[in-house]
Amino acid sequence: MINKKVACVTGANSQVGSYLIEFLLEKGYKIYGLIRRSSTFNTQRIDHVFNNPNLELMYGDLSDSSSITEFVSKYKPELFFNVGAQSHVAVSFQIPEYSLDVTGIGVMRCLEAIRRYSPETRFLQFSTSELFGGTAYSNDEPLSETSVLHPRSPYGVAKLTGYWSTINYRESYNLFASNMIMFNTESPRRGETFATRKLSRAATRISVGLQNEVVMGNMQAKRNFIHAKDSVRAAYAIITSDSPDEYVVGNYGGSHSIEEVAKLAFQCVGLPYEGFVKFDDKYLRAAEVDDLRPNFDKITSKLGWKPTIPFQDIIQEMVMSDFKLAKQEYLIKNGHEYKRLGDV
Ligand code: F7E
Repeated sequence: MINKKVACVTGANSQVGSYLIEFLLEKGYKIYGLIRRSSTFNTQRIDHVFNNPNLELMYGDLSDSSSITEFVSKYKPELFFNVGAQSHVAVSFQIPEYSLDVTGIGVMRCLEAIRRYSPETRFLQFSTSELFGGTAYSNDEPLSETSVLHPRSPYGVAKLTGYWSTINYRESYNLFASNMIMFNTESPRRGETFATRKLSRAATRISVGLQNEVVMGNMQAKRNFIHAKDSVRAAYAIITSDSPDEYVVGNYGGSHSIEEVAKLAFQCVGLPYEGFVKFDDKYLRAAEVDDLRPNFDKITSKLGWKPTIPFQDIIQEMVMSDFKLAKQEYLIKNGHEYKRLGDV
């Protein structure tokens, strides 16, 4: 028997994991979160809920069957969200085997543990628009659940393994297992080495004089950006729906280039981006994905989910949050508060 109102979350300290935990706590779930051990503290994103009695964290790893098996067999959760992954596309070219192990086979480890020890648990795989990779080149249509899958990175290939494992375990063992195909998910809690956050951090640090420039790769790549809060609502709608399935989850407004993100981020702090954004080919990838635009009609019509936070608002929120951070850094470095010219 599963434990009702109990949820397990891998990647509990990730950007999406942290918003998901907040959301589930509000819904009254008891949550068991899996995090990887690190030599430095790595729970900053969930520190504000750390002492909530309904949240328990434990160390584990998607590359370690025993921790996943124990996680599932001990708690037999009603809901299992597989958020964890080696999620950086560029890094996956440097550590391809590790990426496949954690991001691909890790999904199979979760599914296998559920099949053996808690087959009534509902499973959600956090899949990705990177599955479509090269499809964008051959097809001008926005990407939906029926589009061709053509990953263009070890990360994408690993996620494809996870995607098909999810479907395979559903078809083979009748598990309630779904895929949510997420487009680029952003927020002030986004990791600092992803393009959007790298730019919001840089624009704000440059604006207070802590940094002179930011060095980027391909600024012409286009992505669809969705707020992590909207993604989390979609995840819950999918896992609690009547039947398991695949769903694309993206935002309105099509795709935006990284150059557009840069322009907007610098505009928010009153600076032109030209001159501050430099290029270095070390940030180019062995294979790039040019343009990813979603068609999320299925989740809207079947489950009634809709995105609520437009692209411009997401970037603005990130910049505002990073501006606070930059001002704190300024204070520590200079011993007095940052003031704009004209501030009295
Ligand atoms: O790159 C270009 C880069 O690393 C976006 C992950 O959450 O979304 C994310 O993957 C674009 C790429 O995200 C830099 O070449 C230019 O075209 O922010 P990103 P991503 O690769 O789209 C998907 C949906 C996921 O599933 C992933 O887990 O920006 N770009 N210059 C740069 N990217 C980075 N990181 N750094 C640069 O300096």
